[in-house]
Amino acid sequence: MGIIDKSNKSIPWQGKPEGYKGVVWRYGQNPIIGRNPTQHCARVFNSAVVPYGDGFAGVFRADHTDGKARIHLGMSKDAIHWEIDDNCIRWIDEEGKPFDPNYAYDPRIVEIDGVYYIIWCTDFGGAALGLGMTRDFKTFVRLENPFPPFNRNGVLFPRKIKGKYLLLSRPSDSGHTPFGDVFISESEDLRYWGRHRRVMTKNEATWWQSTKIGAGPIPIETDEGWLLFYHGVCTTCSGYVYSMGAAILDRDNPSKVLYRTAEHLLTPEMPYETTGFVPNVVFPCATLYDAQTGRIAIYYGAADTYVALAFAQADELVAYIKGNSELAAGDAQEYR
Ligand code: BMA
Repeated sequence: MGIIDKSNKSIPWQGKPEGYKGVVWRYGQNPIIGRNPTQHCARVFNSAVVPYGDGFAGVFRADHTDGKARIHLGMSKDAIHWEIDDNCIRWIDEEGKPFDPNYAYDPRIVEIDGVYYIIWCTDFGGAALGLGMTRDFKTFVRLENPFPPFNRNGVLFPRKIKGKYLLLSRPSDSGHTPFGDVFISESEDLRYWGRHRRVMTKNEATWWQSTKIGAGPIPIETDEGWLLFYHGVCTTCSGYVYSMGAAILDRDNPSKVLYRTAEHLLTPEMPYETTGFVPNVVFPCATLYDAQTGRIAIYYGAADTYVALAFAQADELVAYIKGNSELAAGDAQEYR
């Protein structure tokens, strides 16, 4: 089993703690971003990072002290210590006019053919997917919104497949959405989207993901298929609990889920995950990885308050997913 991509040895890494049984383990110095990281930001969480230049760039969900969610740029040499701008990203539209989304949250970022695409949840008369691009992390151009409301958790694949861009999304409602499956859509130009397919559904047989699911980081291409981390949500007496699972999607046709974890890989249990602005949230949004060693660093939001890190070893993780998989009744229906 191998990751198909260039190696990046400088990613954060910490070996699995002695005696730890799981295949995903937390960074010992979590969280890596704490409360009030800049003057106007109360909390930074659900954020995404990417290798850039001789270091790393990141797009950070920052809930401001006025209560609004915005996206801020951050830069880092080691992908652990981040310099986050005190001001949010200033977008321009394709004509060069300023574009200021009313709110912006839960960004993902991916590099495709030298362009960095950012996708986030934007206000479009309701929560919808926002899309934009940058080449230099100085000029940020907002592109057309892919879909009308309501939709969240947009995740672009890191390369075209059969000439098409592919976008995962999670159609939702105007509130906290008590349902939700992951869909995939394709486009030739990132402007017109179609051939929508349902990829994965919530799974009532495995309770931690029985209310809704949503794609997390950009999928990682391996020779076994696309490795996709996602969040799974269940409903308790005191609200939603967000855990992390993972799936493997067919390499040539990612609308087909091959395997997905019956058990969660990470569920809120550390104080920074169970206690915060919204308790009991583990929300993965990005990975960094090294093809040569198979090391994966997973960035996740914790309790809507912190950014935290976890690690996995690709071959061990993929073998685990394959050996401990349980598809939901609605998964890959058209392929059965
Ligand atoms: C979801 C999104 C996430 C958040 C989660 C838990 O609906 O708003 O940003 O982490 O709820 O509050």
